[in-house]
Amino acid sequence: MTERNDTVHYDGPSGGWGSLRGITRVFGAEWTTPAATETLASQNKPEGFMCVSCAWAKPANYHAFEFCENGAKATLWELTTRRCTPEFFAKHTLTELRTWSDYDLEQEGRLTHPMRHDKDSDRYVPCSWEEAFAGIGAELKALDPKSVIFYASGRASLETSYMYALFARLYGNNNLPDSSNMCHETTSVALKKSIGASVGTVVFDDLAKCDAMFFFGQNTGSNSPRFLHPLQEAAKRGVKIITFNPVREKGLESFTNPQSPVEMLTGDETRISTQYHQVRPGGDIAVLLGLCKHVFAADDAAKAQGRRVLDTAFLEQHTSGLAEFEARVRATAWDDIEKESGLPRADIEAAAQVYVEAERVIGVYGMGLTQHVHGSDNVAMFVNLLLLKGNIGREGTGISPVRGHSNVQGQRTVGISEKPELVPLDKLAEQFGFEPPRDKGMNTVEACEGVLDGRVKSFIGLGGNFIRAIPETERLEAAWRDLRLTVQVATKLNRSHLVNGQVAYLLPCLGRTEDDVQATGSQAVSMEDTFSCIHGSQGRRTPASEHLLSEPAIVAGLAKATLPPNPKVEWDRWVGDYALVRDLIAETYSDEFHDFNERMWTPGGFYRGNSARDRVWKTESGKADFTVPEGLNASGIEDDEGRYRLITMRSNDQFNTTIYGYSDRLRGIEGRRDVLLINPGEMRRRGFREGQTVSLVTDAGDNVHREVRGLKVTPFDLPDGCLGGYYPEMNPLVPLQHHDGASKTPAYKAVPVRIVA
Ligand SMILES: Nc1nc2c(c(=O)[nH]1)N[C@H]1C(S)=C(S)[C@@H](COP(=O)(O)OP(=O)(O)OC[C@H]3O[C@@H](n4cnc5c(=O)[nH]c(N)nc54)[C@H](O)[C@@H]3O)O[C@H]1N2
Ligand SMILES: Nc1nc2c(c(=O)[nH]1)N[C@H]1C(S)=C(S)[C@@H](COP(=O)(O)OP(=O)(O)OC[C@H]3O[C@@H](n4cnc5c(=O)[nH]c(N)nc54)[C@H](O)[C@@H]3O)O[C@H]1N2
Ligand SMILES: [Mo]
Repeated sequence: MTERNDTVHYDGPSGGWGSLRGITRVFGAEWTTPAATETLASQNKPEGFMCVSCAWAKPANYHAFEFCENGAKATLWELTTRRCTPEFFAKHTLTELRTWSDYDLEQEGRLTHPMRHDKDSDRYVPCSWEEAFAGIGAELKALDPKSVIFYASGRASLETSYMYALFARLYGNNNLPDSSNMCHETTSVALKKSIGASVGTVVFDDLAKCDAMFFFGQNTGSNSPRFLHPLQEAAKRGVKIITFNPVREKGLESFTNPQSPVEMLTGDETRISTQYHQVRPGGDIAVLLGLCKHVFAADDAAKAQGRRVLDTAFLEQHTSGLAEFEARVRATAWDDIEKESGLPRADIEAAAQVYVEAERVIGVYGMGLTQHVHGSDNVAMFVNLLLLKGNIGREGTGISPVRGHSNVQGQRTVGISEKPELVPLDKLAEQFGFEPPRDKGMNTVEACEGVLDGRVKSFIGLGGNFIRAIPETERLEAAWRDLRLTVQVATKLNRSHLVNGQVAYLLPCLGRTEDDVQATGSQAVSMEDTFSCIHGSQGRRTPASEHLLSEPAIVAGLAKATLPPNPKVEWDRWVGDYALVRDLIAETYSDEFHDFNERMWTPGGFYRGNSARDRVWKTESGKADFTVPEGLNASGIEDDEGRYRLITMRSNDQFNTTIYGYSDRLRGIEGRRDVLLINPGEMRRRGFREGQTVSLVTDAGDNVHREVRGLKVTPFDLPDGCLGGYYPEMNPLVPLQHHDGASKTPAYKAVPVRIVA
């Protein structure tokens, strides 16, 4: 293993004073003003607003400050006093703005006016909302509905999302890709297939009841820091936490609670992971199979003494496919497992022994499992492991994909899906008196393919920064200009607003922290967290500009300008009172959302249930299915001299493509993002010096040249044969066809590259 002193790293704990300094560094003293602290104090609490950052749970027994370093950054980012006005756009052409960094673009602050792209002057010019809606409506009416994409980025509320999906279907398509197509789509597909539920089975209370947690490829300290509190409590309770991650992420090593005065003053750190294994990227199928192999071996040994390790009653009653899976595991050699995982057998066995001894185990994972060519097999293998000892559908156990955007899971729940079979179309037909389209729509990768081959003519973005988040940046940016119409609904300026179709509009919306006043008064909205709990959210801040509309109002405005009138579709009434939209959701999804308006303020949210948690398996076999993986290598990349697996990473100072700053504090990388992380041994073998500038080129064997230049070689503790670089800067290197087979989630966590000096 690499000597830490040879590498760039961070010595402090996650949390601690560093997290408070982190907020201050980005926002200066602005964050401690009474207005800001008042808003932060109501974050993630009943009657307050739900954080705009990640989808982590909002517990009923909340802390005084139920927010974290990065949640505070996300809130303050929306509350900024800076404004990106028509005067700004008058000064800068889009050609010029395309040379700006992601950071500088969003630094201009909140968008204030609806804008239309004027091609002649190459600028955005202000336009009225009426003009924007009429112009977009006229374009959409002239287009073939199948050629239009309705993207959503995972933030918009359940109310907005329901209206948006209805708009797309009334218009005539299921082209509703979501950011989850780049994220946990792998989960939706693999969990649905294996356990019949497309989301995680764990709830908040389970965290306090488990004896062990297995963590695969999820970076808690940066991406869901409020999870550090229950993790710290678990660690103190003696729960064994076993982590598999190529990077030694600080939040999974140790934590000082910034909200505990005692810990802050004494510098008391809690160690989080009891074992930390630096698996090679794409090595998880091999690890998980190795864990299962040891479980079978331990069961063999126990049998000899008249005991069992496997939960045989559960396996018999609830699962199918065990025999075939077991045969594959027994037939796989430890040599192959060691080679593919990059880990010694003894390490995998030590981890597996914890699994064998624990009565209640929770499996947690993130993008390290989902964003691979065989990501679905990664997830299915995790399920296999948990099934062996009945660790699904029992208190204190379960599988827990940690979801990304604050309402990404909820958007899928209320109909934002390109898969018609996941949406109650008959119910919608009855409610709104129309014939919904029944053909499959395009997901993110398919939408990109459609842009490249000309099938797609228009893109509507409900939030997000699509062009920056997707793979294959250069070819797609070029093809984007051939689109007829692009429309972006957003709070802040980003690159997706600068790469436009022939007709383009930029529509600014209210943020979730802001007071949303409609005909019947201030409106609340709702979201679903990672544990399938639904929460109300009430914004109270004065809107950033008097010209902003709410997202529901924008969706309604677009729909009214595009669609023929329908007496059952009352856009204006719905916008006047969002409770009516919640009634519609309750009608469409009556099992999960009955009494929605009454229940939305339940402390901790109301749980919409999960069949797999109740051991009801809505799968083809009616049981929980074991999956035999295709192979051991999840990356789909063959090893070759000079070919590396590039991990694209998030820093601690960004939310996806929103870059708050240049400090990746928890990894000790400061002041820059144009780094190439590589371990010192690889550096020496290749003859690279620290700080040397190199390029990366993609090695996908498809004769397309993809290159990112100007990267500074930085020694970092990573396994051999892999490299690290930041998302989204590395996205030009990701081939569009490099994605999970079953779900088409881009394989951002192992991109085949070569280094060019
Ligand atoms: N502050 C902040 N919070 C966020 C976000 C953000 O950008 N910033 N993004 C939000 C969104 S949309 C999402 S989806 C989540 C993302 O949150 P995560 O799921 O944590 O995603 P990443 O940070 O991309 O990568 C997760 C981890 O996977 C590891 N990894 C990479 N390759 C492999 C592998 O092959 N095997 C294993 N076992 N591990 C691997 C990486 O080292 C990293 O620690 O966070 C959400 N929350
Ligand atoms: N290489 C690589 N690529 C990746 C990933 C990776 O790990 N590696 N991760 C993938 C993942 S997990 C995801 S989820 C995607 C993220 O892809 P997206 O969700 O498309 O991107 P974001 O960066 O979250 O979008 C940021 C923008 O959202 C807008 N915004 C913020 N708040 C609001 C709001 O309340 N309403 C509206 N309408 N707009 C708002 C702002 O204008 C801001 O600029 O990226 C994917 N791309
Ligand atoms: Mo995500």
